[in-house]
Amino acid sequence: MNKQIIMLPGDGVGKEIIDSAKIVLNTVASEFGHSFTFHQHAIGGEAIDLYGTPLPEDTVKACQGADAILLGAVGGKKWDSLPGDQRPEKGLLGIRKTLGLFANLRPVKGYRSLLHASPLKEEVIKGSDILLIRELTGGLYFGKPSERRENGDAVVDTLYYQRNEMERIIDKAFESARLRKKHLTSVDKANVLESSRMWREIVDEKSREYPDVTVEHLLVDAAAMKLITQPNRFDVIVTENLFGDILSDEASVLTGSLGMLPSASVRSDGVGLYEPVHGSAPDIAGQGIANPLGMILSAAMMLRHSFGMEEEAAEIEEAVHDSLEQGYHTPDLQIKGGKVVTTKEMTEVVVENLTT
Ligand code: GGG
Repeated sequence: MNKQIIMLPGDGVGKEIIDSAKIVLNTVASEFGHSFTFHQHAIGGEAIDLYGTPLPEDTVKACQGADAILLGAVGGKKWDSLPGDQRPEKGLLGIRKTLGLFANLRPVKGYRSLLHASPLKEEVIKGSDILLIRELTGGLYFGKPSERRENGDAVVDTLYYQRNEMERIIDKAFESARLRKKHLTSVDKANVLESSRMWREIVDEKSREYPDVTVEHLLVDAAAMKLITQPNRFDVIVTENLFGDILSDEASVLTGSLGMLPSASVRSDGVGLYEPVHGSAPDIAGQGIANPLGMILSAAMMLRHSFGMEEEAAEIEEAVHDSLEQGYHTPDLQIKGGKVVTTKEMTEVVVENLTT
């Protein structure tokens, strides 16, 4: 299969880890007889520096014509003082919105060899395997108005959702639960927010169309607590944009490092943008020690979701698993013993495991 892949390295460690995905994908291509063509474009802070905007038109056009998109990370201290609508993050939000990528799939899996990397007790996290589904193109991130008022002494952000935006993500969650353990946890703040009350109504309506899926509702505060005290009670979690962003970072504690988490941002037709959950990590950028596994696992998600290459995706996931079992890890994983390696070395180990 010949596929055109857009690469958006972005900023900070994004630039360092995206090559890891490319190297692993090229290995898969030669092992399985595929051809992947990579086209690199600017987004985020890099695009601001080069073109004065976080999302250049050229990048949007390239993404619109691509089979799939890989993204590293955006943001950094250099651009922190820019007004909100000109920041690097606007580039990422803009491309998700423009492409209509409403469903952000964030699998959170505890690897056996990383049980000691988590500050949580081994017996609590053992066997945890969660798919967190975050609505990605609505809510507080996009509602208008969003502005300072009264000479800067007041502020407004708007939480706006249309019914169909909630319905499509909730459908996606039920469909995903059907393919897993058939248990769906819907997270909201229905005791306070009107938007959450509508969300809950829709989940209840939809549950009648999916009688084989067990549904529970949790308030976001309770969900945050249970996620790290009883992670094994969860299968699929679905929630709105901001709650999903926060809960998925929290869930990364189960895996030992935020650097382990991949994500897929998809719509109904298979087009997708794949990126690690973590950001640009300015504290370690430029040192060559960023964990490339979230990025590599995102590339595996791309093969599965956008290209239907299940076997190839599973091979990458197995190679990551084997590399960790052999004791290799980047410094973000606080494990005693094992072999601490750089981004490049970790990638080489994964490639070695892919080819043997
Ligand atoms: N790779 C993810 C990334 O770059 N995150 C930075 C960021 O600003 N994300 C916004 C969001 O997902 O809410």
